[in-house]
Amino acid sequence: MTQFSFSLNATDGKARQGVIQMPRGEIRTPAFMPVGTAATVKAMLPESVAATGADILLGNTYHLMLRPTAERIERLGGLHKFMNWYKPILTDSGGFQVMSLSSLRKMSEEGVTFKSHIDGSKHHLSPERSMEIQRMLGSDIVMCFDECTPFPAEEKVSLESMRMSMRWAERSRAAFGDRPGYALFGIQQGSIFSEQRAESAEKLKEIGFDGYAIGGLAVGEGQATMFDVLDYAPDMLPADKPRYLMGVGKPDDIVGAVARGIDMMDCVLPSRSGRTGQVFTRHGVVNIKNARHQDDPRPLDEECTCPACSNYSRAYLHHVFRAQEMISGMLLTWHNLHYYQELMQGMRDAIQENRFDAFQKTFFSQRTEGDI
Ligand code: PRF
Ligand code: ZN
Repeated sequence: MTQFSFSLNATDGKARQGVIQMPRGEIRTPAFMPVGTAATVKAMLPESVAATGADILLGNTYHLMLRPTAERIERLGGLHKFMNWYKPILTDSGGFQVMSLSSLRKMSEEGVTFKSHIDGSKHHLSPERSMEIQRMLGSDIVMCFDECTPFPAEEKVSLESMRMSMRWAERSRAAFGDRPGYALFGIQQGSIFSEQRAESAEKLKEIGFDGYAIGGLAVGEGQATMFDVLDYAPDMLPADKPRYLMGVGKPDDIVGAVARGIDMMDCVLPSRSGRTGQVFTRHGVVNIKNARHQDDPRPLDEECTCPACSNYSRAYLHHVFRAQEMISGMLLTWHNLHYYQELMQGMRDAIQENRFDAFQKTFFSQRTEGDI
């Protein structure tokens, strides 16, 4: 029986194409994971998310522990059944969301206490509690409990933060235990400091994980700085395990990350932008609220085969967006997720056929910066 395995089919430069096998299904890499924070990818039915080509979703410990609670989801048979998504689910461990969403946070070596952004109630997260919650949810890929070091950070502050995350990684590993069929990923920290990234990677490898994430990036440092770190950080992680860049990104961030050896990514951008009228296409970003679309009978993208582009005009999409009709978020989210998954498939094909450089050249030459 397949438990958890990662195998590479092809490499092209630093770019890798492979597959993760898990009891709930295969994850083709490079993989993009749509975000299903509150047990839903907003505005999408799970079968529609699958139809865009997604093999795995991301869920959030932080949101689900507050509402409807991990205990309730467990009683109801787990997150897959609860949300009607039976392919793999990766859950983030909660610390990152506590820092960005909750109020009155108090952090110590033990963990973090915080007040809910929903009702102000008091809660606690620690490596042990995060592992327990992710187990109750039935998450297939569990993330270590870490601290995402804020940017910018003084070298010494980042070092202390990274070392605490590594102690938390040890506690996460111990609390996770041995669970065949489920995977635990470590998270590298160390901000923009290469010696700290190296120390973090060594510690994680010593503990031993099924996969390795790169955390602490896409936190305001900018693409050039992020790419500087990605020029060396993935190489510090085991080549025979998946490498996951957390919270990235725009289409060009994703292509650049894959070129540097990243296998998995997640981001709210395609789904969130779908609800704010920002549309990603091979030619660049389209802002559907712009009045110049109001008489335009053309689809968003002539070459796209998603339902929004197959059946509707820009004029219609503009109209339903302006009228705040629910179908607007549904169609634009579908298109954006379809675009992201097609981008991933394009990269997987290109890596397999040893033409990833040409793929990148075409990708960048088709694009116009700004609103098209
Ligand atoms: N740690 C965790 N989740 C995250 C991050 C991190 O560093 C990031 C950073 N971009 C996004 N999500 N646990
Ligand atoms: Zn489309």
